[in-house]
Amino acid sequence: MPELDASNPPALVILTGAGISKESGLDTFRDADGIWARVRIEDVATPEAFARDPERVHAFYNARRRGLCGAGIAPNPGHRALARLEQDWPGEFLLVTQNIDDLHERAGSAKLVHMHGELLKARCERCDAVHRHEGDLSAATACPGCAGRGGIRPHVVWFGEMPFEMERIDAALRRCGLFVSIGTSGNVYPAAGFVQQALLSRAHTVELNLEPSEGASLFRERHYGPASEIVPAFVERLLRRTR
Ligand code: BJW
Repeated sequence: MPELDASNPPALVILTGAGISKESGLDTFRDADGIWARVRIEDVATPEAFARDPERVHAFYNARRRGLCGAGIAPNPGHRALARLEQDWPGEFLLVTQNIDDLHERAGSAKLVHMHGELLKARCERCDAVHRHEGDLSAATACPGCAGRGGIRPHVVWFGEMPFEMERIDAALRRCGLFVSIGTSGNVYPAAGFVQQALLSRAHTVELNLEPSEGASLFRERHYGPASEIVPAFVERLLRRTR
């Protein structure tokens, strides 16, 4: 990591993926024991799948929602370290997560963008209203806003759909001086391209992951191991340099 001017700290953008929640008990997607080893993307994670068989897609997200709300699922030291970093970082800060779980919020993160949506929210395709929803959804679920039925869907971003808050993310990446990618395989765009955008902004780029990601060579600094260990250690080292 290059010298850090504590009186003028770089704007910090952090990107997280499924790997940060693995040790909290939530599955990743592309690991050998991951979600895509059990279900096909085309069956559950595209708008076409939802149009073809909404109950199949609802069942997939209902099961994951029940899992997330179950006892024993809680933020791990990786999530907590990022909440502490947000609190103590003396400069601009944005945490962008691809995860639809709420473990960053439960750990205390607030400057947070859920670019692929949120499992505990539902959206009405008729009136566009977004509501918090912790129970199961079905094609018969009525929208609490317009009372219409048949339009409720999980508030998540499927393949072929535009991720949320891209303008805010792009603006943060343009200002960014330090970019840290955590627990993501780098397979899914546009998130996989953020490191290149950060490099264009002359940011220092850091990868924290269990193993090298698809774009590992684009990171100037790399640390490999479980997120619950390497994220707190990285945050500690970084904050020490701001004091
Ligand atoms: C640990 C660990 C531990 C394990 N500690 N680490 C051809 C070329 C380029 C792009 C495209 C293309 N064809 C189509 C596209 C676009 C497409 C895309 O990228 N496809 C690729 C497959 C090629 N993307 C889209 O369609 C996106 N929209 C879009 O592009 O809109 C147009 C646009 C244009 C221009 C600008 C902006 C937009 C939408 C993507 C939607 C992704 N949706 C999903 C599912 C929905 C939510 C859900 O159900 O949860 O999001 S797919 C799934 O993958 C999920 C994740 O958020 C996403 C990323 O996965 P992630 O987080 O990286 O997980 P894994 O499992 O892949 O990796 C985990 C990592 O953790 C691994 O490396 C492990 O080693 C590590 N790990 N344990 C630390 N303990």
